[in-house]
Amino acid sequence: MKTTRREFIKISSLGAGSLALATPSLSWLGGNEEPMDDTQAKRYANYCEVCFWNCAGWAYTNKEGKLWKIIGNDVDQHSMGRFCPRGTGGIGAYYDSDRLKTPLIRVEVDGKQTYKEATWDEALDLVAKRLMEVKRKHGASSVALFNHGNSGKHMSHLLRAFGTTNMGSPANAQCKTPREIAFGATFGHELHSPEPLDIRDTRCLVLIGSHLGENMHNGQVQEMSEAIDKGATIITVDPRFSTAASKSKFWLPIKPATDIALLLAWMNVLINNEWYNKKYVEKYTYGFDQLKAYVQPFTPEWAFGETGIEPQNIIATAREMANAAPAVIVHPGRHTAWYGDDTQRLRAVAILNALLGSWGARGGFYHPAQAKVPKFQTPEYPAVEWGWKVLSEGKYRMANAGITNVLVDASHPEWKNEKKIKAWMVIGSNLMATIPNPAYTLEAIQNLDFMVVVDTMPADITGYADVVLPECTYLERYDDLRVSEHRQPNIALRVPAAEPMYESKPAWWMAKELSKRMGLGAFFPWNDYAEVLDFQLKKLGTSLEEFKNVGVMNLERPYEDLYFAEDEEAEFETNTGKIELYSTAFEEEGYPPLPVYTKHAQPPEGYYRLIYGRAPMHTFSRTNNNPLLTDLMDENDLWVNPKVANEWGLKNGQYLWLQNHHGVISDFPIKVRVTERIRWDSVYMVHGFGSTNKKLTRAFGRGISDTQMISEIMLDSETGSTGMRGNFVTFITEDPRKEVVS
Ligand SMILES: Nc1nc2c(c(=O)[nH]1)N[C@H]1C(S)=C(S)[C@@H](COP(=O)(O)OP(=O)(O)OC[C@H]3O[C@@H](n4cnc5c(=O)[nH]c(N)nc54)[C@H](O)[C@@H]3O)O[C@H]1N2
Ligand SMILES: Nc1nc2c(c(=O)[nH]1)N[C@H]1C(S)=C(S)[C@@H](COP(=O)(O)OP(=O)(O)OC[C@H]3O[C@@H](n4cnc5c(=O)[nH]c(N)nc54)[C@H](O)[C@@H]3O)O[C@H]1N2
Ligand code: SF4
Ligand SMILES: [Mo]
Repeated sequence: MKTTRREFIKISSLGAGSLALATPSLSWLGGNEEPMDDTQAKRYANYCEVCFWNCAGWAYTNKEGKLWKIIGNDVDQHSMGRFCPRGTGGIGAYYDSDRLKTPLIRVEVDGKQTYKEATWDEALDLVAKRLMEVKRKHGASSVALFNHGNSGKHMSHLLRAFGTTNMGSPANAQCKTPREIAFGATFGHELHSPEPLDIRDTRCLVLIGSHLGENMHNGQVQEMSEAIDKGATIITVDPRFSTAASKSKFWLPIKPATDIALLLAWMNVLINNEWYNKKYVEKYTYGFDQLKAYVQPFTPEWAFGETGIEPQNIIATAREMANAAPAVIVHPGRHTAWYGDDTQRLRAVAILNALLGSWGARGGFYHPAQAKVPKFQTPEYPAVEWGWKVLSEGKYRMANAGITNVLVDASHPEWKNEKKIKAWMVIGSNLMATIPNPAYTLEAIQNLDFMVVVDTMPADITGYADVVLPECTYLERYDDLRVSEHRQPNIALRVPAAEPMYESKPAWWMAKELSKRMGLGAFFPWNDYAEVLDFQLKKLGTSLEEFKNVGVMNLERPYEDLYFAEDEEAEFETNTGKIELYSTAFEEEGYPPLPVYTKHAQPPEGYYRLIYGRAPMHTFSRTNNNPLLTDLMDENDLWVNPKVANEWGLKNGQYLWLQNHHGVISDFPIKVRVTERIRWDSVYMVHGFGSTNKKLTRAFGRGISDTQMISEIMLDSETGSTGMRGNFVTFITEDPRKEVVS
């Protein structure tokens, strides 16, 4: 393969035979099916891969052995027996006729690049050869992995064996890193997934930007509804009247980008009125006096000027929290990469929880527990020549894992450091839709020696790959046991409910096959992944065969320590052994030990801040072609305040294009939704639409990709995460007739 420019290739190929396959019958959707009794249906343990929540459930096949439905496993703590709409629609991913069907290799025919359908041997031989070449020329560290989801773990094992730790995931640097680092610095414990929030017993839940109900964190949404039934107060801080706001006693329509001002004012009110939990603060925390002195200027009146929230509402909501404490949760959110001062904002959230004494309290944050599962023995990974930290060049000193956007920088032609990234493996991550400034990402891709993409769908990123490897869906494969933290330690199993469609294969198989070709076979000392699972389950006192009938196992907690006992002595994993209101770790690294409020730019005349979020029936761009879920929602729309619509003469349902403050014009138009539910200074859309790949027949050109419009990136100084909400857009009502590359 040459390093000439990679033309975007629609996933079609020379021998287009597979494309002629007819759309499979949609009869599994029900209606036409004969009613089934239990003796005809078969069920298979699985956990859902439509989002990282990984709810455990049962996939059913009908009497013809065809996949029929998937439902929650009643004993599973993640799903509590119920799947969200996306999980239920997951079956659509299996039946999607646009799926990747065979391995594909980029070739040039008559001066035009296209994909050739390849056999697995051809494709894997080529991937192994090219990665080994890059290793020989530039060292193993110059190969980077971008991953998300459970199949990524198999490739991460392969590449650790190969000799690189340059691995990153948009699910960290574009998502939760600021939160993890901030909570780690404060409580000595990161939050992970699912977050240890005791929502079902809370008396007050504060949602700052976290839009539960649209963001379908399954267990949290169910628990929130239970808490509301039991009389809990919900306080929602959001520039948009979200679904959660509609369930709230208080909706604070904050001016975007000013949340830290509100958080500091809440601290000021709690401390100055002595509404904080004195006993808890004295016993467990470090740095209260410094915090108290620090928050003095941040009065509710001052915060009103920044946030637009009336002082009496700031005081009333602080009072609500204090009344409920310690059964109160100031929700840490998850996607926290907003404005580039995100670790500071999340430190403020963590501190507020500490003042209320909610960490370790019933109705606050519980102490999670995790099952210990024995590892299948493999050799030690080799030492690496250099790792991801080298690429940060002394910045982002609190980061705890590879930073995707820094890996992109290190691949870009303008990168000056002599340590460079020369090849990418991408698995389960649609980088063009999930790393901001896709035009820049593309320049980095053009500069690579090699890129291989492992995906189930012809997602946007696949069109730039040199080799595309089709993975089968989670419904057609074994995977690692799910071993997540929860109230009770637990494990969940995934087994295939159907044979992989077309030529698709599981990632564990690809990783093992590549290992043989790369002299790394010793790291994969099993024939089949079922063998690994059986080994692990036998060590846990069961077996694969037996566990297939159960799917989920909840274990007893080793200690009765879900919450702190009355007057319990506790040591936290921080420098001082205390909850650090004042962060000594940040101070040591030269970062502000107490959260700093930064004033951010507001939109210029005629422009509006672009904010984005989730819809209950989709996960990012993961589901945007799923036949069942596109039936529920097949494009995003643009929320526009009526005042703005009036000024521009915009009508509900009209389509328009967007242009951002750097001049980037959207490839596609978006439908206007005029609504009072959004502030006048902002517009809102659901993330994950506007795909540029024509092979996604239901997703191509439907709506706008928020990512395309995000070219202003506000880097978080502590972690390097990409703040993405500093982009301002204006409307173009006439078709700009921009040519779409697809
Ligand atoms: N503009 C903007 N950017 C964002 C966000 C946003 O809201 N707006 N959100 C951010 C957040 S919170 C996150 S977590 C990240 C997520 O960023 P990513 O991890 O990049 O996103 P996903 O949508 O999970 O990646 C989905 C890809 O995985 C493929 N896939 C699905 N199932 C499988 C499978 O079983 N095997 C394989 N091999 N592939 C599979 C899909 O076809 C798709 O191409 O994006 C971040 N980026
Ligand atoms: N259905 C569904 N659920 C999902 C996902 C999905 O794709 N689909 N993705 C999952 C993932 S990986 C993540 S990380 C989470 C993300 O979910 P959250 O962590 O809840 O999401 P955010 O994207 O941070 O928040 C979006 C909300 O922030 C508001 N907002 C925008 N700007 C501001 C501001 O300046 N201040 C305040 N206070 N609010 C603001 C928006 O109006 C919107 O309501 O969702 C998870 N759940
Ligand atoms: S929350 Fe929904 S999409 Fe996510 S794992 Fe659970 S069922 Fe699947
Ligand atoms: Mo995320």
